[in-house]
Amino acid sequence: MEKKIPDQQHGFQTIAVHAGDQLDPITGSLTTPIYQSSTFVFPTAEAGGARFAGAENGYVYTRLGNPTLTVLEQKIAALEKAEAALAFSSGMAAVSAILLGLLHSGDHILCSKGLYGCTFGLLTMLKRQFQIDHSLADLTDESSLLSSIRPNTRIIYVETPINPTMELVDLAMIARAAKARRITTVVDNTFLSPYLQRPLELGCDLVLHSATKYIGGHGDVIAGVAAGAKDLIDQLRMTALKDIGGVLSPFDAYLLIRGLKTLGIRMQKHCENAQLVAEFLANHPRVQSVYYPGLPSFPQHELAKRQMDGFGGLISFELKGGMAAGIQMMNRLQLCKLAVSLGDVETLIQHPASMTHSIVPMEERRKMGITDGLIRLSVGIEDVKDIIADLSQALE
Ligand code: LCS
Repeated sequence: MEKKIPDQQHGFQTIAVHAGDQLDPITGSLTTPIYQSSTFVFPTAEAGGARFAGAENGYVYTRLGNPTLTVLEQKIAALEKAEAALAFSSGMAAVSAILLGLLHSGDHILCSKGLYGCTFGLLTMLKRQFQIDHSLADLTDESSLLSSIRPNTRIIYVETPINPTMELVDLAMIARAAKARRITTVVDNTFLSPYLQRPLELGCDLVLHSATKYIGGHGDVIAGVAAGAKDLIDQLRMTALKDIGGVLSPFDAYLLIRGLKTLGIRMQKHCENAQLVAEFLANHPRVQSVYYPGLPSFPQHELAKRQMDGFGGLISFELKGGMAAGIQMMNRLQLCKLAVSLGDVETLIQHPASMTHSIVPMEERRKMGITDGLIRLSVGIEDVKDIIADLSQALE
């Protein structure tokens, strides 16, 4: 007996818990079974041929689809308000599949002013080896956006908030400009999760995540997801995912399904804690500047309120005394862990210029707004008084 998927009238947490549910007809298992099988037996030779031809539904081989992955994909699609979704073996597998699946040599990608370091690395490789050009531009301003679009621009690719500067991009404005020119808009929604921002509702075409972060939430899986219109997702499944092969393992899909069930309540706590930590930092005499969309002093605070359902768990800041002071402080932390990644239940802190964005040449980093003294803090769900006490002793 198939359990009904909750409809879109249900709230976020109900959808996160129940979307994609399929009660196992044999055992009645409450949680999704891990179908740890690489291949699936065809009832007849004719059925096997029909499945390959796409004329009959049914699983064939896990690189093309797997029942555990289907549940994850249905949950992501429901939460992002998409027709369909696709799971990948990492966030970078999602980014590379989308770019390689949709672009041809001679095309141009217009990007937000900043990007995660390895996304920048991939764009550099596409330009050098495959004649796919890109440019980074200030997409916060409409005239700058319009003047940056070229006749061969096929994709506008943005992060918002941008990793790690926290600068925002106006998604509705970009989607309008792109639609009028038949350009595909791709949004990396990793920093907020669908609980706080749903780019497809604002008119964008594809949304992707490093599911390693908030979607998994527990620092125990590397994964990626993408969501959008069914024809676009089907195209990516049958080309870039199938033939490049960055497929997620069924066990990792199970971990993400489990993580998604608590996404809403985790995000509430991340937001609540980050707001208090940002206010603590903003008022600390040793802190030079704090970048957090929830602070009224944040230059795009109004856009954040309009576009996002909360301000997220990430904060960037700079100390008086720059990089040397920052390194000294990071080395003194005890509860907050010195590690890359973000969106975990643990508070993580890192130094973008020497870590996540070290692949980006210094000159480009400067243009992105990543100073040598910038520190990124991913506020976890510990008791906020303990996070603040640790930061406070490290800043003494
Ligand atoms: N997009 C964003 C915005 C990211 O932050 C990351 C990873 C990726 C894509 C790639 O995802 P992955 O393949 O790692 O699942 N960001 C990291 C970071 O800021 N610290 O460590 C990894």
